[in-house]
Amino acid sequence: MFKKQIPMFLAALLIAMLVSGCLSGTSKQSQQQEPKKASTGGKVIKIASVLNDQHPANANGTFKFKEIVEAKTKGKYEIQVYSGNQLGDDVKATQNVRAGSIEMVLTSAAPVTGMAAEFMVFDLPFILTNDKAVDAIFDGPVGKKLAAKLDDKGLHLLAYYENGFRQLTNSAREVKTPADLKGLKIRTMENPIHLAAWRALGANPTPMPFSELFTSMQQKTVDGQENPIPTIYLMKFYEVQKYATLTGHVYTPFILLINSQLWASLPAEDKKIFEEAALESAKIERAANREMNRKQVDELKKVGMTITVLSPEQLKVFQDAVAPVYAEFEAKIGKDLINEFKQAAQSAK
Ligand code: TK8
Repeated sequence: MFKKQIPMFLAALLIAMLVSGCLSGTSKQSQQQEPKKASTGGKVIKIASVLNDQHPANANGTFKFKEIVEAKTKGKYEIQVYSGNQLGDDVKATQNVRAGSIEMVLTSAAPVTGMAAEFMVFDLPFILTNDKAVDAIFDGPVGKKLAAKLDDKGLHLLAYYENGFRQLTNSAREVKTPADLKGLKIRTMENPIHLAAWRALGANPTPMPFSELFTSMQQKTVDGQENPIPTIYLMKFYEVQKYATLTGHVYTPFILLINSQLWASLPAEDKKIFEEAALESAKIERAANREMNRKQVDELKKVGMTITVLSPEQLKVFQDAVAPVYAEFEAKIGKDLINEFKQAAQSAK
């Protein structure tokens, strides 16, 4: 019997080797399709992003970063953008940047606040309500202070890009008041404040990675979700969501992160180029995203969505309903930080 097992074991081993050989062949192939641009032959820096190439996050953000770094370093670095969730969702990709197996990631701050709770200040509903306030935070002392919180987490923050003001969509009915949310299953990002806020509004929130969202809406395992207009339009959410309410309840920053050790190892002149490229691309990305925000509401109407604009009184009902969430998370985020954040936002002109 023992004798019989050996050939079987060898056969199994052979099959395993063949299968893994095939698999690595496949992954090499898909790597060869990326990047689309010519190789510079320089040190490879991969950037993971969940959104597609058309979203400003990449179209005007990471691709611009790539262009500037490669030009200014004369090809010493080759920046490879892996968009469309190829390297995993926000949480997974960010963990891999910490571990060093991916060099950079562009992630929403909300799903990775487990690493630095202070970033949850952005998730407090209605703490940011206009672009000027956003820029005052990003480009002022609060943005710097928050960025520094990542230093001992294995991550260095290079720039704040914009994901944007989040708007509610669903497939069931028009939502004008929190009462309309009763019984609706709403997908949220994996973030405790978002969950608490949707519960406070009377919905039935369920956290899930972005990559699973479209199918869940299509199969009606969730009724709705919330994301900024460019995502709703460019990811074709309108194919599976009929109603949008312009709630603007939370602002989500994109943070451009690089592995700390790698960052520390770069020569000063290269660091300077990376920083300039990050800030320049951030400026362009924010502007492009805001432009899309303005234009794509009409596009969404054209493709058949019902867009609900709330009056200030109607919006206030939502604001009042989520207000208790502040007290719940105050200790975790830090009262002083919340106050400083609010002050900087309010004094922005
Ligand atoms: C993309 C994600 C996504 C976010 C979400 O990196 O999960 O809803 O808004 O667009 O971070």
